[in-house]
Amino acid sequence: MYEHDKFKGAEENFMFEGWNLCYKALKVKNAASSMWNNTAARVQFYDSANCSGAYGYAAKPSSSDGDLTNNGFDNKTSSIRYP
Ligand SMILES: [Ca+2]
Ligand SMILES: [Ca+2]
Repeated sequence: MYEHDKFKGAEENFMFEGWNLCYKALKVKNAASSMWNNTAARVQFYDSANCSGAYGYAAKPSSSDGDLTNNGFDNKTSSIRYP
């Protein structure tokens, strides 16, 4: 995840080490504006801190999005779930 659009600004990477795990955003908490998913699974993005409630955005497998504004999820992600 990246702080700004088009994969710029602060960067936070996640190494997924299992299935159905929740990872908290630290560096880019409530700041992620673009993302790159290089895994073969769907990754769900949550406004809540612990992947609770409904997710707000789902990244398709092997996808990237340079601007989360049109997905209604700019500067909102606090946690992500894989897959
Ligand atoms: Ca941002
Ligand atoms: Ca988008």
